[in-house]
Amino acid sequence: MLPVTPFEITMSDKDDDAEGDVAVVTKTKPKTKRPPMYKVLLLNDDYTPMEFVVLVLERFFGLNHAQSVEIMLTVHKKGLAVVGVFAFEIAETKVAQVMESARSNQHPLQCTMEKE
Ligand code: TYC
Repeated sequence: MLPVTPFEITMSDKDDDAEGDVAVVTKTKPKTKRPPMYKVLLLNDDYTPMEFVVLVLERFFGLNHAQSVEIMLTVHKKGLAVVGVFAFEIAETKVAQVMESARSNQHPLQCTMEKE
């Protein structure tokens, strides 16, 4: 039978002051988290003209006329709809653009954002 020298004991014995030393293995995980995304929501009301909502969707969300009519009608029937999903600052800008356009045209149209 061959003599066996356990690895741990060999390592400890090489230390000057090895009594009680503990090897700690650290593993760093590469952080590749994607930024959170935000839904931009359009809310229904009883007063904003349908055509104004369609124009807003075309102008600020780059939707074509058919897509804009469809989303406007969804909001009208269901109370709200997601217009798009964007990074925080883009969503913030779109909400501000819609709100300012509604305000300057004296419509009560509301637009908000929420974390996805
Ligand atoms: N409900 C409005 C009307 O009947 C139309 C409307 C649609 C208003 C969508 C807001 O986000 C809205 N004139």
